[in-house]
Amino acid sequence: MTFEQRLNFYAKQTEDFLDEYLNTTGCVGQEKIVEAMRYSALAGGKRLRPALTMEFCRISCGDAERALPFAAALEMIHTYSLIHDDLPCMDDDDLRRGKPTNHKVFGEAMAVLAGDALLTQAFELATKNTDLSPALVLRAVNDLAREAGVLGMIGGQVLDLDGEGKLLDYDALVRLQARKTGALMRTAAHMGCILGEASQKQFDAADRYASALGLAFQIQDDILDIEGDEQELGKPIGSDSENKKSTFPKLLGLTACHEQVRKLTDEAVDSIAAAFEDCSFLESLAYSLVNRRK
Ligand code: GRG
Repeated sequence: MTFEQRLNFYAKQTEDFLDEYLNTTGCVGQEKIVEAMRYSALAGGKRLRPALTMEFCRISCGDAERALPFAAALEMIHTYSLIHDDLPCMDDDDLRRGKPTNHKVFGEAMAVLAGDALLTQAFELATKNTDLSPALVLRAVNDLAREAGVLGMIGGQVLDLDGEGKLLDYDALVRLQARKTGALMRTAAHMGCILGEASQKQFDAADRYASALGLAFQIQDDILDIEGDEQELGKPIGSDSENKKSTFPKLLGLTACHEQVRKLTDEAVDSIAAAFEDCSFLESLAYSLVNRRK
């Protein structure tokens, strides 16, 4: 399989899985919230995190599919974070993944509930699998919960809100983004390794890869908020400066940001080279994000 074929394969598997899981069967009378959950979860998106989970699992044990329910669960948590982040009480955005945001279509209360339901049901989905050893499931779910919570993504969002209107220094911004964006990338890699029964050395290498990739991804996101195209991105640009956020371009300038993205990508790729036999997909994935336009 080429890189593109594998990336599309993981995305399709995740989408088909979510499409089947998020259905209204057995939810009589609850069609509206399921529709709201499906609206955002099946709205496209790069499906980057599921690809990381499935690929780390594949290169650890040869079987990517074993990680599919966890990859889908992680995508549900990612989707909930986007729905809530777009709410008027957070970033107040109208466009996401090229479509009106969840609250614009279903109303604020339903958008809050759709996000809550995606978060909660992600854990139902991840623990539903009875084919895997309970010890592996427990470790993977524990990692997912930690990285999504106060020590991870939520903690990053809190730092982000606290930082509005202030100019954070580089180290503080790195710490913030390591949680806000990095945490879900890290659990994507961690879960793949846990489920694939990777060695501790491989797990640590995957952690370094995901941390560097997450930071490079966020810097590129900040760049795109200035240089990007709204149509291509599927979301508004300029929202960082509108929301008075500290960003990497504000601190470093655009040229240094482009350079930093390349440096971090090299770091990500180097960190897994000696730990896994087949790193070609993860290398291509990292380099494909350097010049991403969406
Ligand atoms: C739960 C209230 C609450 C907030 C969560 C982390 C977060 C706070 C929200 C996510 C919003 C955001 C802009 C995070 C930064 C990470 C990022 C660039 C997300 C977009 O990820 P992509 O580009 O999105 O992978 P797609 O649409 O491709 O899946």
